[in-house]
Amino acid sequence: MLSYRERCEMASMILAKAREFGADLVGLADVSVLKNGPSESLFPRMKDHSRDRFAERITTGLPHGAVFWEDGAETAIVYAVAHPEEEPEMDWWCGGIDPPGNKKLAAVGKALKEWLNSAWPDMQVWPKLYHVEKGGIYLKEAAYWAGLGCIGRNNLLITPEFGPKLRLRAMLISEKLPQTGPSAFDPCRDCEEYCLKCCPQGAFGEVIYTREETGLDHLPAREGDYFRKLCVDEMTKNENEAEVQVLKQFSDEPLKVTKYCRNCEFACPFGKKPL
Ligand code: B12
Repeated sequence: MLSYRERCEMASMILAKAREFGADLVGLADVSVLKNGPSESLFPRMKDHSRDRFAERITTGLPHGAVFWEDGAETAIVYAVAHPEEEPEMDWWCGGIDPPGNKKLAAVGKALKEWLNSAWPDMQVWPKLYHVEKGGIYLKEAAYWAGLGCIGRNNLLITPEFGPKLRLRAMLISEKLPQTGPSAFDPCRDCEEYCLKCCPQGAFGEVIYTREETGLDHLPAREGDYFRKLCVDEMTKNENEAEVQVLKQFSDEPLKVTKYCRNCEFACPFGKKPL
């Protein structure tokens, strides 16, 4: 059994290593705090259900939207890779090729897992997949508890460093380490809510969930006015309108390039490069 001091040292080493391997942000969240969070609680009661077709094949054996927690998992290591507006290709899908941002996240995860396995061979490490239905966790909530930022009016994690322009991943470990959050950062409080006005589908136009009806303090987009189905409609439109291009950094072959809408990310004044 490690002492508190040893666990703090271990936490510092992990945070430093994740950055060394390419994470732009990283933090630690207590698994017991993440269990039964608002996303998981709301999921079975969602009215604007529009299921992610990639998540349809549930591999956890649990109901749709329920999180699978490995026995003995104590801490989530949550890490982010910045996806700046100036490098939109980080988020592009070229044919079936993983976007460069996803590849970078995978590389960080692989290097970190290998290092953790060799540094603490007795500790268990579980890299978590993207889709909750395939064993993933609700990443925005994990990132909030790990102190990376807050969940903003656009329903995205907003960080002081990059605003919402980042992508997240997590892995669980069997050691109980001190949580690194949450932080008091809240840029939406005095904001003019540019994100709500820029959605091509008007996905933030109507309150769908209320605190009274759901019994939850935390609702999608804070006020319960994020309409998931309209967001999916826009992303489906993006797929249908994808053009065939030759992008040498992806492939020499002409391939369909899908550029998903990121208006609610880019409209956020936080994390913009100073002019
Ligand atoms: C399924 C999914 C989608 C679906 C449905 C989205 C949804 N929110 O329901 C679709 C395909 C529509 C989608 C769209 C997008 N997505 Co998406 N998506 C996911 C996925 C896999 C799960 C999200 C989910 O199902 N949530 C469950 C529902 C019920 O909850 P919710 O709507 O998020 O609302 C909850 C929270 O807001 C929470 N909450 C609100 N306030 C607070 C406060 C506190 C303190 C706490 C604890 C919680 C909390 O409570 C709400 C429930 O009541 C995650 C990855 C993951 N494994 O987490 C990525 C993820 C959320 N998506 C991401 C992105 C970037 C997008 C898009 C911009 C598209 C794109 N270009 O990639 C849009 C933006 C949509 C938006 N504004 O929310 C990123 C977000 C990064 C960030 N900065 O936050 C994630 C984390 C993936 C990643 N690679 O990093 N997505």
